[in-house]
Order: sequence, then C-alpha cells, then structure tokens
Amino acid sequence: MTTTPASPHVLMPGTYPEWDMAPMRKAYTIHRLWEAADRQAFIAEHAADIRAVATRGELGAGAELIAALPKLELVACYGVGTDAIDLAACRARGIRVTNTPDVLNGDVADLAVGLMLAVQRRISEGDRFVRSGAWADAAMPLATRVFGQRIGIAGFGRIGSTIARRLSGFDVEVGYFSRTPKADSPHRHFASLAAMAEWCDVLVVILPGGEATRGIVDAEVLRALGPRGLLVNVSRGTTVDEGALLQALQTRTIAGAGLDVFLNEPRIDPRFAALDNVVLTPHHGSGTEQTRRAMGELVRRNLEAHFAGRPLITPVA
Ligand code: 8YV
Repeated sequence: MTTTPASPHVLMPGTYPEWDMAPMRKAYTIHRLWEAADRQAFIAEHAADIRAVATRGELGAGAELIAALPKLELVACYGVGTDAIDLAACRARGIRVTNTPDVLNGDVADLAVGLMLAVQRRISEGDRFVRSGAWADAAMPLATRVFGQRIGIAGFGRIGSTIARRLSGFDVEVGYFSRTPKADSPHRHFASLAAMAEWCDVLVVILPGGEATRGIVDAEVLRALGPRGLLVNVSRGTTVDEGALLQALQTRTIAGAGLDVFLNEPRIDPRFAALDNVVLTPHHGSGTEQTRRAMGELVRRNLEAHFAGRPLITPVA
C-alpha cells in the first residue's frame, strides 16, 4: 500500500503503467490488491476506507468484491468493455461506473484489419518460412486475396463502425450484424449472425462481452462461415464457443483465425499454439503507448472528477 495523507483510498486489482501509477500515488492512497498474498484478508483489512476501485477491462469488479466494500462509490475501468464489472450490483448501491470509450477505437480496428491481413496473406507463416531457411528448398504456399472479399462485422458500435471505415480502402464488401440496422450505414445489415457467416468470407467479431453474447459464434456459425472462411476476434473470448472454434480450426471447417482474445487469459488453451492456421495476439487491441496513455488519463480524470464532486467524464452507470 502506498500512503498519501488524507487522500481517498483506491483499490486496484491490477497495475497500470508507471506513467499512471506515479500521479495516482500522489493523489490517492492506493491499495495494490494484485500484490496481496491473501486477497480476502487484504480486502477485509482496508474495506472500511476504500471509496473507489480502479480496475482494467479484463479484471473488472465482481459482485463479491463490490459487496466487500461498504464505502465504495466508484468503479473506474481502464478499458471500454465492462462485462467483468457487475453493473447490476453497482446500480443497486448507486455506485458509479466509468470506462474509457473512443480513445481505443482506432487501435482495436487497426488490429482487427491487421489480423485479417496476417491470416489471409499468411504473414506470420511467411516470417517463420524465411527465418527457418525453408525458402531455399521450396516456394511459400499461396495465400488468399483480401481485396474483393466480403467482410462481415459482428457488432457495429463505435469500434465496429471504425473497422468498416478502415476497410473502405480495401475494395471489399462490408456487411454487419447488429440488433437493429444503422440508418446512416451504406453497408448490408444482417439480423442473423449465421446468415452473415454464410454470406461473408471474413467474420470479424467486435460484439460486447457478457451473458447476452456468450458463445454466440458457435459451431453452426462456424460451419456457415465455411472452409474458405476466416474468423477474426477482437472482442472477448466469451463471444466464441472456444471448443467449437478449436475443432473447426483443427478439421479445417474454417480456413483460419486471427485471435486477440481468449478464454482464461493469459493461460489460454494450449491447443491454439499447435495450429498453423491461426495468428494469435495477447489481448493487445488497445496495446499502443498512445492509446494506453489516453486510457489512463481518462481513468484519472474520472477519479478526479468524482472526488471533486464534478460530473464524470465517461460514465457507464
Ligand atoms: C483493455 C479491453 O485495453 O478495452 C477493453 O475492454 O479489452 C482492452 O482494450 C484492457 O482490458 C486493458 O488492460
């Protein structure tokens, strides 16, 4: 624990970069939960003082943690996805919640396009091919053309529509799956994910995590995507039935996948590493210095606003 006299007590389930931790240590009494040998005892020891939780998208704040903090006023999330935060528990107690939307749209969209290109043009495989010296003895296997393809985007919020904008330069046809059509979108809307999977060559998943989308990309959707189809997931590991995905990749029910998110991060299913038709990245959609600096600043601005009694910058609840 770092102590600053008479400063608000903030619990952190995980660390932020040092450029955020330094100003936070100055402004708050930080309780570093990730360093606690006994989490429950640590929370019990400090619960009476803790007014805010500063968490990360993948760490969240569950009902048990929220219930253990009687003075909790705010959960500030470093990330846009709040599926790991029990919003109902927060609302029931009038606990405010903030996240970091918009500042990461461009990065996540860039990585989605990057993963699509990497798998379709076999870039990671080509890198291994050259490094291994195999090129001296054989030609690199042919890849798959990207331009002219049909790209289906599952989830058409701020990041999904940014992905569509990025794709406007690739001479591809874009469709999207969402609950309701976007009146101002020129792209084809699909009310059925399986129907869009049937239509598209590349299925990009950028749906919000949570129970409503758990396993929505299932064996049926993967079969509809088909043996020349590619899946890109930059949303949450929970949006894909991971067992069905692994089987589809192993049996070539789909051609390949570019995956930035998984179940049980960071200790993901080891079967992914044995596949040669995937490109894997470590939940790094927002993982650039510029974006992470912007995210951290937004978290700190929300904390400052809350403790100063000013309106929150980016409230979720
Ligand atoms: C976060 C994310 O950067 O924004 C989200 O919801 O999943 C990521 O972009 C990550 O959770 C930060 O640790």
